[in-house]
Formats: sequence, structure tokens, C-alpha cells
Amino acid sequence: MQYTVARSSAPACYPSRVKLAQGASWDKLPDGYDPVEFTDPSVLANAEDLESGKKWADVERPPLSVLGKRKSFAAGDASSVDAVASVDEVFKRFRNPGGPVGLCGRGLLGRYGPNHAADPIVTRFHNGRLQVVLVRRRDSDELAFPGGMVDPGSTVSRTLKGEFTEEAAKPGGAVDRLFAEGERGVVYRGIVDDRRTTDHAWIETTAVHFHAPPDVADELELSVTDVNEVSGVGWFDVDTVTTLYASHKEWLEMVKAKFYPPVLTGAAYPFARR
Ligand code: RP5
Repeated sequence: MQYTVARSSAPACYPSRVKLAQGASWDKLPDGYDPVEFTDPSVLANAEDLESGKKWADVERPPLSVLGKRKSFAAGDASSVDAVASVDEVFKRFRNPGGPVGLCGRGLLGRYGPNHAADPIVTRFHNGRLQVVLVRRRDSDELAFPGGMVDPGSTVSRTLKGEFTEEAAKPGGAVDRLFAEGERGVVYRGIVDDRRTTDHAWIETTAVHFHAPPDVADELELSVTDVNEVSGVGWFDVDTVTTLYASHKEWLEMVKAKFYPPVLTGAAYPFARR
């Protein structure tokens, strides 16, 4: 994963990022690299004692020993933060293992280090065409999977279903069947190229594919409950989707390749078109 979005864009409340060349890394920083430190007031207002685990943001100076023990998927499999990230000796924080992005602090992210998210990728066949459920995010006005952050004490699987019912569909039998019977596996687990990323805080997600058979797809009632985050939801032909929020387009391509494997690889055709 190479940061592209996170180096070139940011939410409106962020100060300017230090511009970085394509190949910039922690070993190849521009001379005098000195990014602005920014943590949004909404993050500071939700900071808590680390051990209570109830709110979503860290206190300002958590000990490295605590941060280092947290779980990270930056290397694909689960490991601890101190196994995948080096220490910034000036700030006493872990450096983003995806590389520098020209801004330090936490920005809009609550945790130093990884901020864990989950993304449900829900597909169906409709009139012979592969379609996917996408929402329009209010923060960037971009199309995206209906994902969200894993709340303290929650799990990835609970978050996948919870976010889907908050942002994309009415809860009920069809959603229950989709999540119980339609899972087609983890598509991606690791760092997301998200515009909120900083040198000390990043997003890691688990993106999971669910395919709805016709009866389940027909019964799903797409509808937005969380109207503060999302302005609309719909089924989209995957072939017409050109850009998506953060790294979401890459994962959509991976899902598409499961249905339409490149002929020359001889890969098995995994799903009937239903
Ligand atoms: C992305 O941000 C993740 O892939 C996920 O879709 C989303 C989580 O953040 P919120 O939607 O909760 O803001 O990086």
C-alpha cells in the first residue's frame, strides 16, 4: 500500500500537509521535514483514560508501552503495533507504517496508531449485471462502501452488520440472511489510503464480501438511517463505478475479479451468476 490520497488531500479542517515526493519514506524524508501538528477539538473532547475503553479517543500523551501492544493489520496478519511500526523519538509515538503523509497529531482520528474499521462489500446480479451497494458520504461527497469504525468493545463482524443497517439497509430478515449465508470472504485487511491519515494515526480495515442471492437481494430494503454521515444509498453496476472513497475502488476490483477472472490465468470461476 502506498499513500496517494492521504498525501494529496485532507478534510477541510486540516492545515496544509508538507508536500512529499512519490518515493518518500521514513528513510527518505525531505530535508527539514517538520509537519504541522493537528488534532481536531472533537477528538480532544472525547479523550479518555486508556484503560476504560469506552470512548473513541486517546488522551494526549499515552505511554508508548500501551500503544505498542495494540493490534495492527499493517502487515496483513494480526501483529502488535511495535512489531510493524518504528518509534518517532521526538514525539514518542509510533510512525505510520504506510509512510509519512506530511501532517502529525491525530487529525480527526481518535487513536494514535491504528484506528480499526470494517467495510461490508455487498453484491448481487441484476438483469445479468454485477451490482454493488454504495453510499454517498457526506464528509467528502464521494461514493463508498457503507463501512465504519469498530467501536470500543465491539468486533469486526458486529460492525459490518451494524454499519450496513445504519447506512445502507433496513434491519430485518433479508439483512440477517445476507450476513448469515452470503459471506464470500475477506477481500482486504490492512491500511486504508484515507484522507484523514496522519504520521501518527492511520486507518486499518477489514473489508468483507457478501453476495446476495436473488431472493435476498429482492427483499433488501435500501435505506439510510445515519443521515448525518450518509446522504444516499443504492445499487450500482460495478462496471460504471469509476472512483470511490479512499482505497475502496481497489477492493471493488478484487471482488469483480472473483466473478470475472482474467481468462488467461485459468483461475476457477467461483460463483454462478445468480
Ligand atoms: C475508511 O473510512 C474505511 O474504509 C471505512 O469505510 C471508513 C470508516 O470511517 P467512517 O465512515 O466511520 O468515518 O477509511
